[in-house]
Amino acid sequence: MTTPSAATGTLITVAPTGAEHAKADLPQLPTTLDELVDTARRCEAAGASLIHLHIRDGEHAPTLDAGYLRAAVEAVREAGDLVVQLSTGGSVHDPLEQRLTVLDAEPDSCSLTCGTTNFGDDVFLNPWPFMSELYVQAQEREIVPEFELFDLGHVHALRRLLDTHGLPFGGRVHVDFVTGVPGGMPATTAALMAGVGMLPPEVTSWSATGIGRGHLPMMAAALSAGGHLRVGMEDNVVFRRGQVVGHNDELVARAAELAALMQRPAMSTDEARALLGIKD
Ligand code: KMH
Ligand code: ZN
Repeated sequence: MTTPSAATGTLITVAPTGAEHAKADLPQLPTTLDELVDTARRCEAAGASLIHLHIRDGEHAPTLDAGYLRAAVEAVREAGDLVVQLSTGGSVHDPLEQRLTVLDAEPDSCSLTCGTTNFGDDVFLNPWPFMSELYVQAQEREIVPEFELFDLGHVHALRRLLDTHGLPFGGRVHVDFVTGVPGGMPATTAALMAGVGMLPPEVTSWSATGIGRGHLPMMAAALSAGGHLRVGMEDNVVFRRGQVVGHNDELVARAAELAALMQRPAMSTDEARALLGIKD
């Protein structure tokens, strides 16, 4: 477990799009390739070092189409130096088989959610055989997984993955607590600390995000407890009461400012690669 004294800089992940918001409701949501490239550039300049990508098609709908995914990975790599992570969670409607094919786009990193969760009125499905297969395929393809923990039971499932398959590619184990999803663990400091306290000893770093109004409390809790940060419009579209986020870089810049105030400034992309065990 990363203690406050061990964590110096702060890894800031930006999750700019997600699969849940509609472009029609939120025109500033980056959904096109040009918008993703602009987002990557501006968020890196603001202090992000990792980008968690969900891809949209020509109609701005979530897609796992291999062509769209490859084009996005290549374009974001060309735009700068961010670690590129593709979501394997996709949307709640994506079939498990297709979610495995995300790895064909050869990102630096992939998300790997450690269990099934009620997700509002829907179910975000992650049965053990899927998690296990994704883990092994990521190992074989030298892609670093980021373990998404929506609930305390997911921490225990991570233990099972590590016991069953050994360490992931790169030898590091980074987890992200996704709190405040209706159906998952709440975005409270108490719940976050319970999760951190249960982490297996192989875990080398952790971050946290709070959905919606959990955003700021989780940022403060993670920073004070030695964790890293994830921000972005996938998780939260309100900058402050009455003000909708205009661009993802606003959220990154505020996270970087708070991290610097806490004497844990935003990490460089090189530092992030070393932290996560990403191959050169
Ligand atoms: N869109 C959610 C159903 C992930 O990216 O891996 C799942 C999700 C997690 O966002
Ligand atoms: Zn996601």
